[in-house]
Amino acid sequence: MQTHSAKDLLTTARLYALVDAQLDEARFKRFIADIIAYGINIIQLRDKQANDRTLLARSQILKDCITASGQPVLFIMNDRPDLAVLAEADGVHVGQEELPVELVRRIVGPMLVGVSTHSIEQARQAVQDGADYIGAGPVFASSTKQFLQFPGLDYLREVAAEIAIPAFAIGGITEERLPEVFRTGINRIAMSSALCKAFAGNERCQTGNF
Ligand code: 3NM
Repeated sequence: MQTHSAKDLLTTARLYALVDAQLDEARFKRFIADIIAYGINIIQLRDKQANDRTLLARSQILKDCITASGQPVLFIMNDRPDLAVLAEADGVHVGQEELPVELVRRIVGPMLVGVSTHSIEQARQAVQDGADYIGAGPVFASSTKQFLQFPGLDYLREVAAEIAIPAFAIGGITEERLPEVFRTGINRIAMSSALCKAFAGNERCQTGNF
C-alpha cells in the first residue's frame, strides 16, 4: 500500500470534521465510519467535558476506525499536546488561549500543529510561528462553541488572498452554506454540528460542550 506523509495528506485535505466523545461507543464507531465514507479527510477529537482516559480510549477507537476504513484520514487531538503524543495522533490543534506553537512543538516534535485564528493578524502570527494549518472563523454562529464576534466571510476573503498554508473555514458551516463559503476563495472547510445532525441524528453530538 502506498503511504503518504501527514503533511502530504494535509495538503490535499478539503474536509475536516470535529467530533466529540458524547455518543456511546457503538454509535461513535458508526458515526466515524459514516463521515469517512462521506469523504472527510481529517478528524479532530474535541471534547471539553471528557476526562483524559476517555479521550485516550476514544482516540484508539477513532484510529481503529480509520485503519478499518482503509482511507488516508488524519487524526488530530484538540488542545492537548500530551494526549496527542500518547495517542500517537497525526497532529494537535490549539486555540489562541492554549500553548503557543513553539512550545507545542517541543512536546509533539514533527507532528502537525494547527491553530484557531479569528483575525488576519492571528493568521499571520500562526504562519510566522510555523503552524501547519489554520482554522479560520467563526464564519457563522455555531451551536458547538459560543463567540461574541464573527469575522465571517470577509475574514475568509482575507485569508484566501494572503495565507499560504492550508486554511479551513469553521463555525456554523453547513452544506447549504458551502457556495458562499467557497466564493470567498477558501477551498477547505471544517464542520461539527452539521455532521452530527446529518449522520448521528443530533443537532449536536455534544451538550453544553463549549
Ligand atoms: N472553533 P460547528 S468555530 C470549535 O472559529 C470551533 O475557531 C471555531 O462547530 C473557531 O461546525 C468552532 O458545529 C465550532 O459550528 C465548529
